[in-house]
Amino acid sequence: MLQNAYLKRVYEDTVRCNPGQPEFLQAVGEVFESLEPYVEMHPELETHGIVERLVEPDRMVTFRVTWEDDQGKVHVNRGFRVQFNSAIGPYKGGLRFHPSVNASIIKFLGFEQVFKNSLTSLPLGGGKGGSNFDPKGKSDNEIMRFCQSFMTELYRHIGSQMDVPAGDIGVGGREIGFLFGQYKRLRNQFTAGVLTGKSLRFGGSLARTEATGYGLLYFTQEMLRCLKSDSIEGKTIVVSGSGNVAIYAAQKAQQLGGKPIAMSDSAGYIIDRDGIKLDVVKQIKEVERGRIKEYAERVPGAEYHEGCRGIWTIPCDIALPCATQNELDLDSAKALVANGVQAVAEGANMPSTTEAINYFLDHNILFGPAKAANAGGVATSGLEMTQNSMRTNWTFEEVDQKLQGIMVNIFHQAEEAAAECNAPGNLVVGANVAGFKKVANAMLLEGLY
Ligand code: NDP
Ligand code: 2IT
Repeated sequence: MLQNAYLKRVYEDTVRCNPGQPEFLQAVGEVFESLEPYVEMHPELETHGIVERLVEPDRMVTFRVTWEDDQGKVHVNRGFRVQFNSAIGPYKGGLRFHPSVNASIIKFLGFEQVFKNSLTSLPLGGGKGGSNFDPKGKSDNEIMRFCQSFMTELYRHIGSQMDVPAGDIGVGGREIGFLFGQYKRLRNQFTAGVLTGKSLRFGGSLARTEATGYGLLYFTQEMLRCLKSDSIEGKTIVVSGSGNVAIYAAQKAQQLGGKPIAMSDSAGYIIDRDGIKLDVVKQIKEVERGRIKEYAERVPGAEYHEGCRGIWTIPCDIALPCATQNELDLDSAKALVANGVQAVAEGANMPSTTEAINYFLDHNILFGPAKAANAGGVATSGLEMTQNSMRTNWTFEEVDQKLQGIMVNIFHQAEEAAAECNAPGNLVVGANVAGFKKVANAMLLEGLY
């Protein structure tokens, strides 16, 4: 329950103005809870209307996406782009293609992105987009036609100095290639910096594919080192999901001496107590675009279980939710704590429900919130933009070094802000306050708009 009168009023107005948007309100509520001590100390925020300006996106466009399948049948989907806040840089954030996508999900993701991007310390504003298109089971040509149609509308709203999309669920290197090709045809310009997550063959950055997962582990490592004098070495790890974030989180966990033993997709999860064989997961998910179930058919001794939530009942030292929002609820949090989990770090966006987060914090579990822990992806997108502007390419090691520096810095910003707000060790408060501060201070200097 919010105590601060200003935050309470803005929250109530936000609820009233955004009916039917539970994910957006959940994200706003979590940030507001964290901001209370900071807002109490800074009355100028209310005078300048900073918080009510932050919850209202600069603009949001929705559009029809018409495309033709391989049988010649025409389909219609809805496209979205929210441009949330550009106080510290051009709008930046991914595109999600998933049947669940709606205005609430796009707005929660865009809102989170504003604070996450601020934490990276790079000049990036916040945005997000996507479509309720379901890429599962579609041919490459169908994906291409969908992406071309999507970009045929989106291109008028984006630009390297305006709004720079990238990938998210259902949007990876293949989709970014089709989107970039169509943008280039429509503008008759090769503007590499208009999209990130590009192929290395036309302006992509080394280490962008790995960045979110690797960054998550760099953050987790620093959190364990500073708050528990511990490390990843020898830890049993459960990773949900088996997409881009999950695969490279598991890979870096192994490189740091940890042992991932379980992964999942939207149908179920696998357990391999000898340690996940990532070459098999990559073959199934990246090459064949298959189901995680096939892992248990290929690896002797591995088990498959239907349903996603059961993955949190597996005893582990570290839990890394890397699939989707609200995948880890209060019951899952209780099961993890009862089984001795020491640290939870969020690779996905808002994967833990508010009740689950509070349960972890109440039980002194180290908790790395999404907007801090998964910021490595967008940070490396920022590094891709820098390389594009400089017309240069850094080596994998150069990018990876910068990524490590950024993740360590994000942890310390969150840790220090938490201490300033009398909530030592509470990285939820710390990340929200540290991310908010920079955006709010920029808005205070920009004058009204
Ligand atoms: P991918 O599309 O590569 O993989 C998504 C994974 O999550 C798949 O294993 C998918 O299973 C699973 N999944 C998706 N939706 C659901 C659902 N409703 N229930 C259960 N499982 C689900 O996406 P990413 O790995 O890129 O993204 C994963 C998460 O990380 C998202 O929350 C995203 O917003 C976040 N993120 C991504 C970044 C990036 O750079 N890509 C950066 C920061 C955060 P299935 O194949 O069965 O659908
Ligand atoms: O949620 C995210 O931070 C992303 N999907 C990555 C965004 C980006 O612009 O790289």
